[in-house]
Amino acid sequence: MAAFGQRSVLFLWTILFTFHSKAQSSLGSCDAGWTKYPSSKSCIKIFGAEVSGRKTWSNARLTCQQSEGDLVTIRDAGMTALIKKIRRSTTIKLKPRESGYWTGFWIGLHDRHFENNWIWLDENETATYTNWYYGQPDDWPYYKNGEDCAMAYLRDASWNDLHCTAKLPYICERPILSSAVGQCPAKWSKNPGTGTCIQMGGQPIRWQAARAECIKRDGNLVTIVDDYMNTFVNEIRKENVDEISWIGLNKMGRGGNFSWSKGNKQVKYTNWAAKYSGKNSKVKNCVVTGVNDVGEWAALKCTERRDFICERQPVCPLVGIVVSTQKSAETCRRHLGSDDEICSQIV
Ligand SMILES: [Ca+2]
Ligand SMILES: [Ca+2]
Repeated sequence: MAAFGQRSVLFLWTILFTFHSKAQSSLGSCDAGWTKYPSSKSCIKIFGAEVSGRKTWSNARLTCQQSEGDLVTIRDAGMTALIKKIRRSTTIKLKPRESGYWTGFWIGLHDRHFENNWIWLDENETATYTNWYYGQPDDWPYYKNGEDCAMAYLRDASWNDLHCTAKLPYICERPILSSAVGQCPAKWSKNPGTGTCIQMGGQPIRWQAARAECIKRDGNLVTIVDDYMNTFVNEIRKENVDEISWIGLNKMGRGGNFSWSKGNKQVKYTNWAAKYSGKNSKVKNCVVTGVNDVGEWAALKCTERRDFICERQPVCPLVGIVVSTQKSAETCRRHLGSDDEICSQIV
């Protein structure tokens, strides 16, 4: 394979490094309702905006963990600024006669092990940045056990210690690369960026037959959205056949422009081979990836018989996890027969 693969080692390294850097910047996104904080490679979300949704510090933690995260860790002023920003766009319901001034969100900071030794949930991490309100923490002895859990005030996100059994709104944080949209079936590989599942076709066939085969497998020919995904798909290809393979890009529709097989998605990303891509040919209407080791693309006649790469939505999200598309919600129902708790939210 590797028809154009005779490149110098130095050049290959340059390519790989470029891919790596681009991958870092485009890595993943947050599900709807979650806000990205790139510095910590995480997404955060306010919970308990309704009074009925408020929880004790420990129960708030449990809920965050069900979203594959934990209570938020605030490492710098940037996170404080982000919390203030999302707080401004969120309506927090107050209890009758409750002062919004003294209410706040649980955060992942506590001194439950040793009095006045404040640590984040990752106990190996020393808390260097602090944002205590004037006079706090005071371990106010009004409550029998003092105050061992930290909250950030609604009004300015500064911190106060409070007794851990108070019921408050809270802020969860989870990694950008969470598997929030569910698991891939056996023999499919999950692309972390899009959360979709990728699989080789396993036989050389014409482009249209390949598309039909992917649809039979509850998917379509793959839509490649960025360098990160291209690299991921290319690795799967190389591990399997290491031959050029059909992807969803084609110009068989009206207008003669390239579009993706799955719907009429605009073509925002391409990775044409620098030479001999065939993309301007009038008879080469279907696209393969893998003309070289780094997974560049070329257009071929659609009647050529090539292996192919399918993409589908994950089978089913974990209980209580947000489903990001109508399609994955449908897939979920088909597999589990119910959307009650499993497909808790369709965005
Ligand atoms: Ca304390
Ligand atoms: Ca206090």
